[in-house]
Amino acid sequence: MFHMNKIVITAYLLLTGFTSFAQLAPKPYGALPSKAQLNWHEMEMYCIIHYGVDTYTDKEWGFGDENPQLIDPDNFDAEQIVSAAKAGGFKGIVVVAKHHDGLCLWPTKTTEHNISKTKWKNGQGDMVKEYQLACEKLGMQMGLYCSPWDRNTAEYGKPEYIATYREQIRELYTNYGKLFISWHDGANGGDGFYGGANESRNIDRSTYYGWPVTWRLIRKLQPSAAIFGDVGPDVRWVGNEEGHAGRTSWATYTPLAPDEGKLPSNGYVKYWQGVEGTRNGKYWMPAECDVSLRPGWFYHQNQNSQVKTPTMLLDLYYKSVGRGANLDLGLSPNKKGKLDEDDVSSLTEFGELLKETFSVNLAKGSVLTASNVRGRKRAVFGPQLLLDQSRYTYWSTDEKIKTPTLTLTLAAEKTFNVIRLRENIKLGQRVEAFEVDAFIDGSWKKIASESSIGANRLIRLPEAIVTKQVRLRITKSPVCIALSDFGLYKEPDFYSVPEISRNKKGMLNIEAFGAENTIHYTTDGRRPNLKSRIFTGPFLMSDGGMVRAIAARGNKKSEVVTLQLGVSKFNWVLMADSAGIFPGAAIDENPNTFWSTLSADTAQQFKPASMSVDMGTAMQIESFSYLPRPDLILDGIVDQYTFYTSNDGISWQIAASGEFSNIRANPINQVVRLKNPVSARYFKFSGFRVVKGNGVTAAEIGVSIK
Ligand code: FUL
Repeated sequence: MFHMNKIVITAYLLLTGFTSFAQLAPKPYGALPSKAQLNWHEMEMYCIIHYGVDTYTDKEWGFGDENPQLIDPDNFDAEQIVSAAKAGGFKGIVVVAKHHDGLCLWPTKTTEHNISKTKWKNGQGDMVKEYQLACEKLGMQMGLYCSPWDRNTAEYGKPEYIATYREQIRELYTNYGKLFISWHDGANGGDGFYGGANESRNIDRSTYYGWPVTWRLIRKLQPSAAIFGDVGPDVRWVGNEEGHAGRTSWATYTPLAPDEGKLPSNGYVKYWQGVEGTRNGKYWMPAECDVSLRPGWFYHQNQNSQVKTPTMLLDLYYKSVGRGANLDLGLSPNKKGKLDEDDVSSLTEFGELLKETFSVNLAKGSVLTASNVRGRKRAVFGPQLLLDQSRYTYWSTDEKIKTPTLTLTLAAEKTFNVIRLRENIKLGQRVEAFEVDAFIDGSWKKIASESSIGANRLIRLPEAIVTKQVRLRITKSPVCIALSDFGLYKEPDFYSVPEISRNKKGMLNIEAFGAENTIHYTTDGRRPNLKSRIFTGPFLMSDGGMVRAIAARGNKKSEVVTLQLGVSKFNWVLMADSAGIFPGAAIDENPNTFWSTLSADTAQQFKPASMSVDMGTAMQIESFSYLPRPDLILDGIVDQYTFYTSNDGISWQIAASGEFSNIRANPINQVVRLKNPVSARYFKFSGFRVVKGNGVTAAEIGVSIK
């Protein structure tokens, strides 16, 4: 019988030839992915690694005048970093080989400002090479980031620099093996060292870099790399550094310049459109969601309390990979040249969560009934292909059938809270809307309704569903469908984390959900465990510090939550010289209200503004912080500040002055450590340049004495 079948099939193939099979397959729809893009989609997640002079200066953007001798890791360990990414389920890394400060982490011939001038390995080392070897050993893919903006070189802004930049690309893309991505950032802040000129250099962002020529060079040197940028051409920036794509996010995109009639370019595009992309856009240019494991891209000790937890990473996974985009998670090696233990545990536990959730497809073994199968060719286009492991075998319908239904009868009653759908993207992005129902208590109930699918769509349901039957209804598609995957999954049960808060009087409280839970906590920065101190009631913590806690029941425990607190603002009083509307909002310990000196008159020029505070008693100020407004609006966000202190509230001394780098793309709390801690009773915060708008805003200004 088996032989018979084989003979029949062979005869059929011989008679009809492969052409008839090709004719039977649906025609691709719209822009299509290249081979490099398919590889990129299959990866889903990778990590971008920022390490360099900023690691030692505590900045996010170096000015370009840093002494390379600052780089002095005792134990730079590429393998530790790459293994941690691997444990998190990431498939590759992007090495920042040169950031905006211009220091090259490989021994380039293009500039003296490179790794050979550092103390590391007596100037004989090559960090990019070490990453390459670690990736090869661990089976991870590698990509490179060479910043187009270079604040070190005297050439910057002139045509010569473009030749140098291309030469750097040529060295990197020739000597470090096969790359999966070529990463180009759009930042260009203007001022810098520029070989000692110390000035602001503005380039024509639309044309200066001559990107099409550079892309051609990249294609020649690394044909299998996807090229990332604000305008792709293969992968687009999602438009935020928070790690999420739009709930609807199309893989196709038509980038547009901010000014009509101009050509869009990296750093010169309506980037806010990247979050959703363009339905029927000109190019296949899916989104990459870049977000850091810590608030900043580089390592800052004062952010040790803010390493994202495994469940926070899982949430980002749904909002990026689950929306057809990829997740690019920032890792920040410390001064020793390794990842902190907290960062490694978070990655490892996240990897375990993913495995626990996605290793079993609960839809496996179900009976699938489709309302239509293309040409009735069940073997080639039947719905059973949704349950194999391939992203490219697919269920398809007849040409005119655009809104088919599929019913899954599960082998037994199952509990799930995640649904996964994929299209065979080799045939383009087709579906525009769909709904999912579950058969509960004798009738069909709608449990989900979404739009785009593309390479991947994950739906995390608000609660778990228990059922034996699930139904998928495609409700809108311009052409017949080509779905490759249907999955049902169940996340492990989470143990909720406790909540740490401090009231205005400085009293610290920790609460857990569930009465029988015990709370263990620390105040010395160490990770709490079942042996740590048990929380019995609120206590005074007006000086600030770090509180970390877990909830536990028996041997089961939650993730660690951490709260870093500055000095309590209870006794603080605003001084009369403070400008604008309600400056008190910047010291009310409420991140949702903000101080503003913006004027509604848009014709008005920017005016610097300050606010001053009497803290009641003198304290030894170690650092101050600036939290930008919370509503994602850029107006009034300060990027150049001065922080003054005083002991009489009349004569002021400058304690710090500088830039909040990268605050436009990543508006997080900015902590500035004073070079020399100063004892003072009064402080004044002044914003003298903003990202946008005619005034200054601040959600919170704080100080720390630790
Ligand atoms: C941004 C840069 O300005 C940041 O410093 C960081 O490198 C991030 C990944 O891209 O645009």
